Amino acid sequence: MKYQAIIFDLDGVICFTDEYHYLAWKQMADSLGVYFDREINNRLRGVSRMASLEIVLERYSGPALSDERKVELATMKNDIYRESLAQMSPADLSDEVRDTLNGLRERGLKLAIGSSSKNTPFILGQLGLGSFFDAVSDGNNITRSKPDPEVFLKAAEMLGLEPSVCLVVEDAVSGAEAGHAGGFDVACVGDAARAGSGDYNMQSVAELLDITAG
Ligand code: B16
Ligand code: MG
Repeated sequence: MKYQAIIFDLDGVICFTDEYHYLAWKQMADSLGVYFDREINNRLRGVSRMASLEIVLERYSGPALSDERKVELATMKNDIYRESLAQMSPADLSDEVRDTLNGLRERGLKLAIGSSSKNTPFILGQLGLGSFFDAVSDGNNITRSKPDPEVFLKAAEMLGLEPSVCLVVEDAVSGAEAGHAGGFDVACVGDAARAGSGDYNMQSVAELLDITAG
């Protein structure tokens, strides 16, 4: 088999927290009188929190915001977002994702996370996956956000494997670019699959069982 490990993006692949991100950014933007909609929210996929804030503030035209104020705004968004995450439970993990993860593990593949999110440990805990993965590389151990490959390279390093034997799974175009930049093959779902960004462009994650068969 070509692959020894699968490195999964989290938001948009393992779980779906887009709406929570949207509602939290919307509340923060409303407090500043800044226009924000779902289309702008789509541009935030895979993008770090502070880089996301800069995108949200493209529509801001008030007095200049200090770095401290920007951190405050990002914290406001994150506090609202975490209130939603606190409502999540293992029931939020779809049967399809659960069966796919178990099927891949039965084949002896190593499974890892490569996510931009600093909330990764919290989200995995809420989903009942707190100790499931062989490696977790996330927003807490990187200095450069996707499309930089750092988060995936760190995941491969934690697994002790070369990128050439790891398959990255992504829903964001910037994430697929990050995978390719690191020398990984990339399987895409959602937005990135529709854009044809992957070596494999899937309708759903269950197709990973076909891709890794034989
Ligand atoms: P946080 P992923 C990304 O996660 C999200 O897609 C993106 O919308 C978010 O801004 C980013 O994490 C940072 O999240 O504010 O929780 O640190 O898709 O890379 O798993
Ligand atoms: Mg994602």
